Amino acid sequence: MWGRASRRAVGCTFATLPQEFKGEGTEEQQPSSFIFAQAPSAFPQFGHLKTLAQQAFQALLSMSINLHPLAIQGVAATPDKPLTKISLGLEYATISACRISVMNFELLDSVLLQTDFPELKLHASGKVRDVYVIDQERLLFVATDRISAFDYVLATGIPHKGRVLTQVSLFWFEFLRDLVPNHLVTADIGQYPKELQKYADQLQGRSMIVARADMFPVECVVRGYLSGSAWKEYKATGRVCGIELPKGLQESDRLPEPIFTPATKAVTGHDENIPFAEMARIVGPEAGGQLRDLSLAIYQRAAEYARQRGIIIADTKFEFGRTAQGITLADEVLTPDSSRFWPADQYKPGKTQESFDKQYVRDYLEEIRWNKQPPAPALPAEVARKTSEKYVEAYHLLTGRELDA
Ligand code: Q0T
Repeated sequence: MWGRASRRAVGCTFATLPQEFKGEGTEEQQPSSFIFAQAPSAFPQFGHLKTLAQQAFQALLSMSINLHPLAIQGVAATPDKPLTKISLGLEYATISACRISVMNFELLDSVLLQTDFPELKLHASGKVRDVYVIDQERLLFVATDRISAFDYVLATGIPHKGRVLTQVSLFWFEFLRDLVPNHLVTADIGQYPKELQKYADQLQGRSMIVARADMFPVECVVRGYLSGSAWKEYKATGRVCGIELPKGLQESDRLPEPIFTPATKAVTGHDENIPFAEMARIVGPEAGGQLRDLSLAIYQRAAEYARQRGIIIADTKFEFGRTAQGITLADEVLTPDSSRFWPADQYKPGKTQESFDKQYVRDYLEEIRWNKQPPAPALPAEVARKTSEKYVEAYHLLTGRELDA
């Protein structure tokens, strides 16, 4: 019964239990890839069995997360076209069951941890987003509710997160449209191919169809504040990506002016900061200059806007590609996942700033002294709920709109 209950909708695995906890005759329903069940409340049909299920969870010592074995096959099938970050941290051996806590029904009901559209070929799967091929010209981006911290995807999803990421990107695409063309085709489900209509409830609000672009193999990072790898580099060398900075800066200080600090896209491990000259060698000097100027202009406009609304965008990463429209802004844009958002009213240079969205998650993971090696733990319901509120608040502050329930 567990296997059946866990399979809530064709095409989308919300949560499943490991084999040990499946009843008889459910093997054929085992999805090709399975993910960790956050809580017995994933199975509201069996609400009366909740206590039993809780006991079962407590007795369980380990279970697996295995995201997208399909994606790994995808890499093997097309060695000439490496898929970004496919091999990065997508396999999790075991999860210690003692940290599993129960999310309430309303919250868990909407949480999407993994997508699965058998009609479509998976193009790439990141820590948070799954990308599918629609046809030669178009891709489908779906933002799940997965969350990563300290480089690993956690066992618990964050309600509304996927919709926030998608809606924030859509907001910025519109806000920036006179500055730069973007890859958005449509986020209107009614205009999606007809074979996707049956997944409308899963795609609604969290997906978009984009134009396939010839991607530049660099990350275009802009920093207005000194944080993260740039702070480390500055402390060690006084420079960031070869850019000389004033002496005596403190961690999280605002920079005299925003700087462009490109990075290579690492297939595994961390992106590596590179000097602009190196980037210009990779993409050519003309495109290099265009990408730098565009990135700085976009950051400048967006950061000024966000600052008036209580959010400091300390830094952010853009990805660009070439389409028929020329250099085109792609990927996700100025979201909490692709940027450092800081609450402006708590800004205090000289130390690491609290993250707008992930602070409760990081605090919790430090508190339980997770060793930051897989398996990544689950989050208590309260941490997931408060984190969800921060994402929804970021959406509200930036757009002035409510994220509808
Ligand atoms: C891409 C062609 O998919 C990615 O990350 C999420 C898991 C990164 N990525 C994007 C592309 C895009 C975009 N965006 C596009 N418009 N056209 N490819 C490839 N990798």
